[in-house]
Amino acid sequence: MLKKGLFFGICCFASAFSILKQVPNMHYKCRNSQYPRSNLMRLHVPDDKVPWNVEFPDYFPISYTDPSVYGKPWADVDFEKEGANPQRISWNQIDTSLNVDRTSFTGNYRLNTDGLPMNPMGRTGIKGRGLLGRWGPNHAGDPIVTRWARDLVTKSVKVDSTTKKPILQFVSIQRKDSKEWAIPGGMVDPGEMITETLKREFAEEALNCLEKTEAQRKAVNDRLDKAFKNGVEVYKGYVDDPRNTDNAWMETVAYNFHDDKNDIFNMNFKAGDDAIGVRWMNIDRNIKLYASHKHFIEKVVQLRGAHW
Ligand code: RP5
Repeated sequence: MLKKGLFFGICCFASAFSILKQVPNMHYKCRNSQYPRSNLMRLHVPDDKVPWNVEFPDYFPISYTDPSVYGKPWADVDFEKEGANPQRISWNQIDTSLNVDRTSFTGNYRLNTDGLPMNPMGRTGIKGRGLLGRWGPNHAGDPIVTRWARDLVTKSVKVDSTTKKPILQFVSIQRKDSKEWAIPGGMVDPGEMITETLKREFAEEALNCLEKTEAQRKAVNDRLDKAFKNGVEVYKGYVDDPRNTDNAWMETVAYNFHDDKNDIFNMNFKAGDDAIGVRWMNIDRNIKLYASHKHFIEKVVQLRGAHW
């Protein structure tokens, strides 16, 4: 019996670690750091104590939900404050009452003894929802728009002198919250198709659509309908987002839209909504981006055979 238990324990530990290994650079930005837009420090979680199956008797993280989240239409109710019962939520399903997708790309997540979702990647050092609206998975979409870097005069594609591979660029935005550069992604609205999320977020953050007139918006949307036709899915899963907590986390679907001849996305970019900057950014292995966006960009580099 004891041997069986020990064997089970070793298997759980190994499988939790293998998830972390499959997705390199995951679950590092949402650990051992100050929680964004607060002065709260996460409880220190060493690498070997990340998986839930590993005993951590001293693990008593604080529970935090940012005040800006309460009462928002895009957010769940707060179970502690509003007296609602987490057991009545359709976890691991499409929640038809709100049209919210509560499934996770990582598989079925577990619930803790309070009936709250447990982060599938393990401990983060903080409980609650933090800055995230939904308990459990918070779904987003990330449009990665790329083109080849070209010589300004000859227009020929630039090739890296060491790798001899063409250099790729992507449309990057600077986030208002952390000032980091990122993919212009955003949250999937209830009932929204991911294809719509990708276009809407790109239009809002990279083309400042929210400040355009109705007619201008329509023109942009018509253009994006065509430009976003042939996307290739490069990533679907957990995001190592600094806002993640033990009970709420980001997941995304990232699509690549590649403009091979530089004749589709030659648009007038202007940062808008949650972005304070926008530009074509050269890609290589030293790129520094928000959350685990570098990981998604690397997938595009592999897909396009570009310099890294
Ligand atoms: C990241 O947060 C996702 O990859 C996506 O880029 C982004 C969505 O959150 P907001 O930009 O809407 O805050 O985890």
